[in-house]
Amino acid sequence: MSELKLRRLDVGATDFDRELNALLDWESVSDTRVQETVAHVIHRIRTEGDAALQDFSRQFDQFEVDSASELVLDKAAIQAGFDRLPTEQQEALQTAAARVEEYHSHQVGESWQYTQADGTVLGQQVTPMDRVGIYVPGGTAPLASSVIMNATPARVAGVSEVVMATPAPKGQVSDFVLGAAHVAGIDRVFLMGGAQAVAALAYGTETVPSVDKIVGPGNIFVATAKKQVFGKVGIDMIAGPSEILVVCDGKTDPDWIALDLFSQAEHDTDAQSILISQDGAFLDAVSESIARLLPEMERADVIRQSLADRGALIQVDRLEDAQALINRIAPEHLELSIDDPESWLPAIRHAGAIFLGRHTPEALGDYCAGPNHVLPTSGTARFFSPLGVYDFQKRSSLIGVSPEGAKTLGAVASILARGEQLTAHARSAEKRIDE
Ligand code: HSO
Ligand code: ZN
Repeated sequence: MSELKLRRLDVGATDFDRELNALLDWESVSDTRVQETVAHVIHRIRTEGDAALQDFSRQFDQFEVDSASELVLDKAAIQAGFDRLPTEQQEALQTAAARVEEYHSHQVGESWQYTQADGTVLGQQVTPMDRVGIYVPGGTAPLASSVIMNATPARVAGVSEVVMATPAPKGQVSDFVLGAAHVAGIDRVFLMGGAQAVAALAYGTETVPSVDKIVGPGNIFVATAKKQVFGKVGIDMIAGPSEILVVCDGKTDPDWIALDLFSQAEHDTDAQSILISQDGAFLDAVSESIARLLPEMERADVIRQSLADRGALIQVDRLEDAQALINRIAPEHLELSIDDPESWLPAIRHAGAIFLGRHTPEALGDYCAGPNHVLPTSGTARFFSPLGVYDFQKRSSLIGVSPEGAKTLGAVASILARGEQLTAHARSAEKRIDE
């Protein structure tokens, strides 16, 4: 097993800026061959519907069905998956779902109105989407937590139907994922994956209803398909690899910090784990913890490669110097393993989720603390927010002009419309003045 040498950066070094930029540089690959394949899959689903869906399931998932109706699990079948789980997992899923729901209930946007002096009423009406589709990838790690994190804000927003798509290789689907779908209130599960699942959700087939928005993580085919159906339906942000930035004053057990860095590194060899401290001896101690603990990790190979390729230990002169670096990195997850972390909040402007204090490892946020774990990655926390109830609500403007308001506003609109040479607009407005 090769020895891991974790990159060490010093803010005082002359090439620090260049090194940091190289470390943060990450761009999602956009492969034209993938784009063409996905376009073809979408075209077939649009033109052939269920028949194409069954064909792709046979081809990609070795799942052969006589009728597309066999790809559907109703509420009873979803609950059966939950019932097969050990009690311990059932209870943990229920606790997580309840906590995530409570947190998101604080995010519900309300409609509002105000009345002007002349009796004109203006406002905004908030309504949920009708139907939303959640994509849940297959693969080695059954991401039950993703089901809860994507479905709960939609449910809390009041979306009438939340459906889920997940691949079923050889017809097999994880009970853990079904259990999560049960506690998250998923209405129907469609056993389909990849670009064909996204296409079916976007355009509908005889069996799969079309949805208004598609959310959830996926591989390059899923991400590319989401980009291609955008506009027909809404999509969430396209997530990059997971990241964690830990800031520590040197007073936390170095083993705790090493494990926090591992927790994101184990997701993916492209994941990024960075630690910042003013204490050089502490950075040495964390390096030592990493070397000692790594061999005992089940996903040691993934962690080692992620840390070697994209990890770093950064030394600053004073702990507060980390604040400027945080805003520059705009991390998906920020852990403040320091005294009085709340006093730092006014200085932090860009981070997807902020974990306050030594007893708040990011892993708790991934599963059950309450906030959403779908967060902006790759520096996009500068302009994106966590997935939330607001992503499943839309706003309609309300305008109710009084007879008096029609005269004063009509005069203004008439001048502007004639300036634009749109005389039908002008005459429509003027008609209410002449009344
Ligand atoms: N840290 C991941 C979410 C996750 N972790 C799911 C474990 N399961 C992205 O924020
Ligand atoms: Zn995670």
